[in-house]
Amino acid sequence: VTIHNLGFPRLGADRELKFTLESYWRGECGQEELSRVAAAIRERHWHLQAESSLDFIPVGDFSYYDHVLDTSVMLGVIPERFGTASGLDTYFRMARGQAADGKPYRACEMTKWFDSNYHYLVPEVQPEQRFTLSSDKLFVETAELQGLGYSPKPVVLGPLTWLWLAKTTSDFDKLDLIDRLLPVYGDILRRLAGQGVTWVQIDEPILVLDLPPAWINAFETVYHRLQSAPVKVLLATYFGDLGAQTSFVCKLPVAGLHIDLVRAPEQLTAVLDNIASHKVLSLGLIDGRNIWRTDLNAALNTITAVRGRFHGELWLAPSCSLLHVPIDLEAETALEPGIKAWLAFARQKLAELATLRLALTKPEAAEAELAVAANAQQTRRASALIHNPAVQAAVAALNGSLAQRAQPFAIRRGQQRLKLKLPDYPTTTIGSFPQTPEIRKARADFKRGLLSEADYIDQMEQAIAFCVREQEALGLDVLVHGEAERNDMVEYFGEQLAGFLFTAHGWVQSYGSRCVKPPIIYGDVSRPRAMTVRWSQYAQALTDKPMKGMLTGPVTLLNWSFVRDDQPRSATAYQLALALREEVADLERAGIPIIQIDEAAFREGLPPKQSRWPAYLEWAVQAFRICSSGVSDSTQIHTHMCYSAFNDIIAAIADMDADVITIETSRSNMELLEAFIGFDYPNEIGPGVYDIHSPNIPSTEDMIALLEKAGERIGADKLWINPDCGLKTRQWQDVRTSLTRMVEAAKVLRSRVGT
Ligand code: THG
Ligand code: ZN
Repeated sequence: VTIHNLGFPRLGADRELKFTLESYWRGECGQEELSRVAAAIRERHWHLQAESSLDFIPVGDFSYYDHVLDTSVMLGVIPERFGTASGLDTYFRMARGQAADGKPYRACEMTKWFDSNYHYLVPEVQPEQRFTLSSDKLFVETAELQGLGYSPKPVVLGPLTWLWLAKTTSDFDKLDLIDRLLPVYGDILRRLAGQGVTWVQIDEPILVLDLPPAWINAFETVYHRLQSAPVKVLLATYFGDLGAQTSFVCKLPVAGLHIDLVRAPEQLTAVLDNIASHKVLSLGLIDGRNIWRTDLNAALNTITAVRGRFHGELWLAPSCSLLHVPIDLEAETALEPGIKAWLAFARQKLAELATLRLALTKPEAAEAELAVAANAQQTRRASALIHNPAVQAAVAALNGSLAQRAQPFAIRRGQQRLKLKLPDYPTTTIGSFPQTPEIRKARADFKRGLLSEADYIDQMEQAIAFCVREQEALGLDVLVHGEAERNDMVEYFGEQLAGFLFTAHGWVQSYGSRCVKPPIIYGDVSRPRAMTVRWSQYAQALTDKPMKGMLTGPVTLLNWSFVRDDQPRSATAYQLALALREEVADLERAGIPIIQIDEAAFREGLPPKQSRWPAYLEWAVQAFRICSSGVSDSTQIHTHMCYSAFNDIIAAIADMDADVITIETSRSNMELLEAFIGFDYPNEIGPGVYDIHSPNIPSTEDMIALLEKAGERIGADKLWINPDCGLKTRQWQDVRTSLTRMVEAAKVLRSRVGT
């Protein structure tokens, strides 16, 4: 058996590349320094992968920002507005919308990589698009790796997946471009062959989506034509099953096929029914999206079963690139040892591959390692740490009644109006205000023990008081406390809930140089004590205006954490919902009249295949309703969602039955509102009136125009006025100007209706 890896994290265990990139962007270090650090990280990561004696090490997976952008640049697809020069400055213009001299550009759009929390930069293609091999990066890195004496397996994003992810600037069938695109892929493969490369991994994850027939058929032509290059192609699929396309994909003219047996173990039978024995079959048996140790005995059983039916060459690998997991568990010195034994990060996952190979080639030599692995499974299953009978009983006892507000929206609405006495076109914000250096320092010092709890509370209260005064001066109608105490909207709750664990160095790239540290949900979830009440209560006491309590919803906590794999995701979602329901009740009891439950990641949790959407939406909506339905009718529930392409799930959004939803619509010029109109969305809506991700300050006129457009479509009496997302990444000065203008826009609209 051959063992190999599909891709490795890029930023370094201490996020070295992040800090060097950011220093380069600030003009504090030069390109030589940046490329020196990058080369050192690559080399270190190759040595680290070689420790597990992989037969092939991936190359080309390293990136200064994003591998989809790397592919676009390699193909010479650089939109005109960025100029004609190639090189790092152009590359970062596309990624960040800023040149080295500070000149602004409209950056490429960023969006989620399938159902992960990684963002890629969207390629842009035109009808007359030309393609030319325009970057040496892959070839240079391949030579670097060969120079160290390792066997490279270059990784290339496949032509059809790249094209599928591209957006078109005018209306034409982008699939028509494939004929012009393919010769460049031919060039790439031939050049790699010239360097002595034998295998190339071509990633085509779109094969797990529901593809239109024309796209499926294109695979046959494309891989037939690439067959003439003198290298072997390993076609890599991941994040799901090949479904109805299984037999077709197994017969494509490629030398090998990689399948994801973690997300989609059920596809194995169909693959074995269809794959010929002259091909290589790569089994993705180690979870590349999660941090649990593999059940190696179960994996060995699978391999044995495969060997009984498949007589070709077998390769073993992680299910997908290890980009989605932290690098090294050994860095976690403070983890509870009992739980640490259940985990495997990137480095440990590769060691698991080596153990599997050893178990197949020299079983006696692998016995000790297999025993450790089996013991980890055993202790985890039996552990008292993960089982909380009270939580399990509460979930088992769930019935529809907990997921139902007492009265329908039409009646709640009247009661909320009586209680809140808001003007027409009420103004609010999404929750966070600027995270100043002082706020970050206070949090960091408290965490390190340099600041006492009393002083920390004092500093947070000062930040809250400042934020409340600012909002009163701006004349906003519904205030927030500003979230000074929160690092990340998921990590913050993870740190306070039982059943969660957080790491010290478990960084995962989110986009470019930005990372998140997903908490680990390892056991039954409960809420030992109130999490947000003291801050919201303190804030409410400072003002007569209604204060909005701020929570992260169950689905988003789930989607942005590493989730336990020993029970269905829905079960964990319900546990989260019950824990949050208690927090909602405590906020209400503390006199907080409005509670917002953010579901920023609701949409991205949709499975790759549409046939699985209804099952997901059913429990996801139910989880939201469970956490939000315990309040009285006069308490107003808000929710907020980012990335608001809602057309296809609008019925589920309405079914969540939040009294008010705030969404991201400004960048699309309110076009995203169409979903809410065509469907006749029943509750109130705050379509974001300006883009907080842009450094530009919106004008009052532009916001009025957007609101008029929105008012015509959804009715003025349903309309809220707010920015399109939280303000934590902005500066106070900009926030003040933008919100002054936003409040002004509300006043203009009110004066027109005479209120
Ligand atoms: N939290 C989590 N996931 C997310 C978001 C989030 N995924 C989608 C979106 N928001 C991603 N956006 C960002 C924006 C900023 C940062 C990370 C993801 C960021 N991170 C800091 C960094 O890399 O320097 C580290 C975090 C910190 O300092 O605490 O700035 O909001 N879970
Ligand atoms: Zn948002």
